[in-house]
Amino acid sequence: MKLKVSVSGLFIALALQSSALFAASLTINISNQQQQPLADAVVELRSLTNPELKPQRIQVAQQQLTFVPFVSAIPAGSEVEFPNLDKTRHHVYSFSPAKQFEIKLYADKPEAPIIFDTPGIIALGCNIHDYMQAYIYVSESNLVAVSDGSGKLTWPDIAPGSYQLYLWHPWQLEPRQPAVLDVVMPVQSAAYQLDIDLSQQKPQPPQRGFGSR
Ligand SMILES: [Cu+2]
Repeated sequence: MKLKVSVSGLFIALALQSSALFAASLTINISNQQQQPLADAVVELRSLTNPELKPQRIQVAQQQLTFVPFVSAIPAGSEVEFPNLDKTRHHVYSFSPAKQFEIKLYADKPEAPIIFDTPGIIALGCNIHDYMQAYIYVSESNLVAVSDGSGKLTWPDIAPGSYQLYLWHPWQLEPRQPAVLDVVMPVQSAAYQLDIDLSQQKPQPPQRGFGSR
């Protein structure tokens, strides 16, 4: 089975690769338009019977003038700590509608984590270092994950049934909303392939000095 969806510049090809592997796990492999594995893509699965949200506490560190990780995904109500592991100070902020905040110039660890209780996509920045960017995807479902360096994400135990699959990547074209696909999770395990056309590269801190890093 193959599904193709085009959403305002974001092109997705969805192919059910295989089934009957193991007990009801779901694996999703995500590639870019050159068929290279794509990290930092968010997939959220929503169902009509989403259970109560289980908030998490995660960290988005500032390390070597970069936010780590670049993309995080959490259920609504989760808390995020922003430890500064650099010697220089950072000033973290968001102007995104789902959560607006700033942590003024600080070193080490801020006093309290920030709570993200509204679903949406939050773009993080630093007032001192313009190239520092990161994203937090706040979901309506507990089933939300970010693809790893091999473009893969896996849920070990998915209940069979109908889901809406939300797919988002920071470098997709406008609108900056996730693409939505209806998928039916079979009784057996399944693997999907998703392709996203991207237009940009991940931001990097400027190189210092000549030649090598
Ligand atoms: Cu900074």
